[in-house]
Amino acid sequence: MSATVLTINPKVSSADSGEIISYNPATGAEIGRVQNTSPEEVAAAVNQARLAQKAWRELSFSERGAFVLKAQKILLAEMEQTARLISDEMGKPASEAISMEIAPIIDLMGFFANNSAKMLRPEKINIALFGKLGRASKIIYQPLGVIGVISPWNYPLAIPLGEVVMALMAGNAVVLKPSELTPFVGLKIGELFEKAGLPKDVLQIVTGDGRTGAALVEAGVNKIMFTGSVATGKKIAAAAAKTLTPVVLELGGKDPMLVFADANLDVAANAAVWGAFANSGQTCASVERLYVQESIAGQFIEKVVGLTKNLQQNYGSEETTEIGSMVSESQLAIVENHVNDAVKNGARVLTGGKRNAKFDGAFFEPTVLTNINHSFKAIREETFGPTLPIMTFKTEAEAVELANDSEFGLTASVWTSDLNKGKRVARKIEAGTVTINEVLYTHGIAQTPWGGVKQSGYGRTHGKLGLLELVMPQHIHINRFTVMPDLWWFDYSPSFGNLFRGFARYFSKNSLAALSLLTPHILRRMRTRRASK
Ligand code: TXE
Repeated sequence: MSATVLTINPKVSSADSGEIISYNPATGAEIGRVQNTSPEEVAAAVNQARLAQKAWRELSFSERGAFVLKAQKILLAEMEQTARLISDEMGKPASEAISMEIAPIIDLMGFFANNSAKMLRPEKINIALFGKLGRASKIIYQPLGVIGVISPWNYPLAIPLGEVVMALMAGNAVVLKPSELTPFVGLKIGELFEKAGLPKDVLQIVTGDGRTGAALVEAGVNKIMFTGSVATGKKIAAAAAKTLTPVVLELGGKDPMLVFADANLDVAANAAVWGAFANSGQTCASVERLYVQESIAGQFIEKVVGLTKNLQQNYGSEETTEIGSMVSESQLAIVENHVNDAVKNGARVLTGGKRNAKFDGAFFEPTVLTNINHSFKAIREETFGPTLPIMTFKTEAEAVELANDSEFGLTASVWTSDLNKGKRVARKIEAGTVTINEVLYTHGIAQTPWGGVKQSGYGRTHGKLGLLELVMPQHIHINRFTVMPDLWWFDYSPSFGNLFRGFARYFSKNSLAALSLLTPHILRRMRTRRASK
C-alpha cells in the first residue's frame, strides 16, 4: 500500500451540518454519520429520563437485573459484530475488543445484576446509648435520579456500558454521551437495551462532540460520570460546580511498573509488553513508565525488546493482529511529539520510534526507549500511545520515589517474588490501584474499585464503591419513645445543665457505672419537665 498518509479527519463535527462523521482510523473509510445533538435536545432527553426514572426506581433489583441480563445475552449473541464495530471505529484488534471489553463487561453485567441488591441493602446502625432510649437508625440507598455518562473512545463499549449498568441497577435513569470518535459503539449500547425491552427513556444516547457533553453537564442531571482527559475533566468539574452537580472523574494516568531483581523476569517482561502496548497503549492504566532494578536491567530490557519486535502490527480485523491502528492522527501526533522530544534529548530508541509506513492509517510502531529521565515529556505527560520508556533504579526507596514523581496516580505495578516487599512498596505508591505481579487488567474485575488520585481524578467506578457513587445514602432515624419530650429540648434549667455535664462525663468514659450515676439527674429532669406542662 502506498505510504501516503491519509489525512483522516479526526471526526470533528462540522457545526453547520450538525453531523459527526465516524471514520475507520486504519483505513480512512467512513463508517457513518450521526447527529451532533443540540443542547435543547440534550435538555429534553434529561427531562424524559427524569420522568421515566419515577417508574424505573420502583422496580425491584431483580426486575431491573432481568433487563441487564437480557442485554448481556444479546451482547453475547452479537459479540462478533460488536467486536468488529469497536475495531473499525477506533482501531484496536477485534480479538482484543473481545478479551478486554466484551468478555469483562459480560461478567460485570452479571455481577451487578445479581449482587446490587446485596450491596445496597438497608444497613442498621448501632447508635449505642440512643438505641437504649427507644431509637433506631438505618441507612437506605436511594437512587440519585438521572446520571449523565460522558465516555471516551479507548474502551468505547466497556467503560460506558459498565457505568450504565451500575447506574440502572441503582435505580437511576441514564443519558449517555459517547465519544465523537466512537459514536456507533455508543449507539450499540442503546440498541442492546432497546432489544432487551428496557422501558422507554430509561437509557438514552445523545451523540455529539464536546459541546453535547457540555450541554449534558448543564442539563440538570443528578451526577456526571466522566472518563477522559485531565483537561476536559477540569472543564466538566468547573461547569458542574455552577449547579453543584457531583462528578466522578476518571482521568489520565502515567502508570509506573517497578521490576525488582527478584521478579520472574520472563513473566515481568511479557507483562510490560502487554501492559504498555495493548490497545496501542491507549489505556489510562497502561504501563507508561518502567523502572527496573539496575542489577538485572540489561537482561530484562533485552527480553522486552525481543518480545516487542515480535508483535504483529496490522489491521484490527486480522485475527493475528496484536497492535492495530491508533484512534486518530491527532492521537498519533502526540506520541510522535513525545518520542521526537525524547530522542532530541538523548534517548535511545531500541525498537520502533516512528509511524509504521507500511500502512496509510494511524499506525505507530511499538517503541522502547532508554537513556531518558524525568524531565522528558515522555515521562511527565500522558503519552497514551505505544511507547515504553525504561529507566533503572538501585534501591527500593529510589523506586518508590521515581514512581511517585508524577502528577498522576491511577494505577501502578510492583514485580517481585517477595510479596511482603511487594505489599510494602505498594502501600507507599500514590495510586488508586497497585497490582503486585499483575498489570493493567483490574478494570476487568467488576468486584474491585477503579479510580485514582492527584491529576488522575477522584471518585470511583466498579465494585461496591463504584455502585455507592450512584446512590444517596439516606439516614432514617426512628424514635419510638414519644411519651414525653426529649431531655435536651426546652426548657433549660439548672437540672438541665447538671444532667448534660453528667452525660459529658459518661460519654468520656462510656461506662455503665458513669451512666447509673446519671439516673437521679435524669429522673429530676423528667419530673421538672413534667411539672412544666
Ligand atoms: O478526551 P476528552 P479525548 C486522555 C488521553 C487522550 C486525551 C484526549 O490522554 O490523549 O485524553 O482524548 C467529551 N464538556 N484520555 O479527546 O476530550 C468528549 O466528547 C463535556 C484518557 O478523547 O477528554 C468525549 O466524549 N464533555 C482517558 C469525552 O469528553 C466533553 C480515555 C472524552 O473526551 C467536553 C480517553 C466538555 N467541555 C482519553 N469536551 C482514560 N482515562 O482512559 C469533551 N467532552
